Amino acid sequence: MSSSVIDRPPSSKGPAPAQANEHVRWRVEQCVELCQPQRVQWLDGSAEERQRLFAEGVKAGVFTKLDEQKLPNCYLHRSNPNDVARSEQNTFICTRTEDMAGPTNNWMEDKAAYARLRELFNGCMRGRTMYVIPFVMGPIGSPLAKVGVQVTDSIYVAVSMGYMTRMGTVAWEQLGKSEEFTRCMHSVGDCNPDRRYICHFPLDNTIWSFGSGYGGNALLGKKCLALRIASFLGKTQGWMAEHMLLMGATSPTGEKTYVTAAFPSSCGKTNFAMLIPPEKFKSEGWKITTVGDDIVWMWVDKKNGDLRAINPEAGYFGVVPGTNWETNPNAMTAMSHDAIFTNVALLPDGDVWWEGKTKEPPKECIDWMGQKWTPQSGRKAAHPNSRFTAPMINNPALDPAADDPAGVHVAAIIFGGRRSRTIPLVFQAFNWVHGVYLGATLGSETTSASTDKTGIVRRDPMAMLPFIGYNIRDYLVHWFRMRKLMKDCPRIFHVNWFRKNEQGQFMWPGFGENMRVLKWIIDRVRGRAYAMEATLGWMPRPEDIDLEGLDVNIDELRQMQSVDNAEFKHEILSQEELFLKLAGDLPKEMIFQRELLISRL
Ligand code: OXD
Ligand code: MN
Repeated sequence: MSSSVIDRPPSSKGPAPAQANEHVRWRVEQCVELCQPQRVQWLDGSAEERQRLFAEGVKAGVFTKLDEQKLPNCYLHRSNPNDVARSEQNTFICTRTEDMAGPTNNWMEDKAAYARLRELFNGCMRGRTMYVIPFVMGPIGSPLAKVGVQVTDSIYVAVSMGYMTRMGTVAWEQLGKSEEFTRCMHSVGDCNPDRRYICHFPLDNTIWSFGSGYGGNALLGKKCLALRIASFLGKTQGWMAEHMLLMGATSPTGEKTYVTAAFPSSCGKTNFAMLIPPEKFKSEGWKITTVGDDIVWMWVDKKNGDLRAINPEAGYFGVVPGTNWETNPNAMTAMSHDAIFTNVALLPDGDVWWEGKTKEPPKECIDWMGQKWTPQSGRKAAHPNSRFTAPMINNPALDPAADDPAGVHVAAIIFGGRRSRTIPLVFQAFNWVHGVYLGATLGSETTSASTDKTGIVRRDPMAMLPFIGYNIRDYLVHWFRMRKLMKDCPRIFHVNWFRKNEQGQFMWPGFGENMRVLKWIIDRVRGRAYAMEATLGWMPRPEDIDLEGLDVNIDELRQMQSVDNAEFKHEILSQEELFLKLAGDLPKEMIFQRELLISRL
């Protein structure tokens, strides 16, 4: 089946495929009138269409085809150097009142935002093609699956949406005659950071994004819909949209346990979700499978009060620097064919490279900005936030339930950040309310990838700070209230893979070895592992973590698990930043948990 293409003038009857309902046609027509594209192309999501889009993109200089032998059907894209990351300062929640957006979001009055963005979108696609992208977030047929329709003038966005979502004709089938779909309008415009706006209108189920082609700002199904809009819908409808990976662990006896984990951006969610167990565990029969690496939607099963989850996405948009065949072989396989690389370096033989891909850098390459590069150049060859985009079916460890509309049962929720001091390797919350407090006060050190100042601890509640689509006060209350809908709620844990010793070296090897910590977590959930009551929560004794075959001894583990009370008092003081922001709006559970913690110290 081929996508429908028509030259202007558009008509509601003209280019739209027969399955697109009247509500969609009308909305798209409004976008066409405003943006005035030369052509409108409705996408059907077929493989032929994708190949045609890639070919057009190569002709237009948007994509470079990579070597077909080394990287079959893979393409390189270089973004505008001013457009390489999510721009939180340009991201807005647009509502009637500022209180609806709360103290942690940028806010614009909705009417004012529509007016400002209408000016920018007016005529912005003259001479260009508008792609109409119908997509579904979530497995087809899932009670939580949501349809979106995005118009865009970016061919990079059009093909990326095909990997990241269930895109094309399936969306019309899922939508039927309903008008319940997220209306997404996007234009790269002139890619001027001063005219860059990523605006969310949760009350209208609408996203307007102008002036950026970067994934998190432009693939509107991802952060914008699946987190910001969905978190708002979840609060209103009694479910949750979270910045979490979702993985399955199969034990040697075939018992399957699913856990979610919330880590801030660049803290290794993709690596953990694709973990390969160390030799000892592998030979015993342990296996890890990935449901998702970035976002989960969770709801309570009315039949038994269990928490269930799906991954709304269909692909990965992962950071590549540091990724190699040792740190994440599954990700390397996932990007070895049918993938898009953004802002990596190009090798003379049509392969790609990034810092950390190989021990030795290449003798020469073309860097992410298209300049000749050698190791002597004194700059990075790939951008620190360079990415791969690949469909999840490329992952050899994809969980069989990744496409299951019924989702999976969530047995544990793990929170974690990047902390070189203070925070132990692992502990378990005393109960749900305590766990929510741990998530709400989650801290992580800034990395050089995100800011000039490294090592500063930022509070990032549930790793959702940039993604909560409404007032954080109501978000925390929603977390506390969800407990009441559940019968046997998931156990909540806190991990820190990044603690350093006096010499500044990481104490825990991380990556596949994290399986050892996960095994304790699973055994706790299953009622099999010991834990002692400690200041911060339930803690394994050093002998409760299996260290066999690992170059870490029990004393070192004891050190990783140690809590210095004086240091922890500083930790509590550093949480003030968040508490002050919430001021008089802090849910009382937060205040009580903090008091209890202080009294335990
Ligand atoms: C991401 C992010 O791209 O969290 O997933 O920034
Ligand atoms: Mn993310």
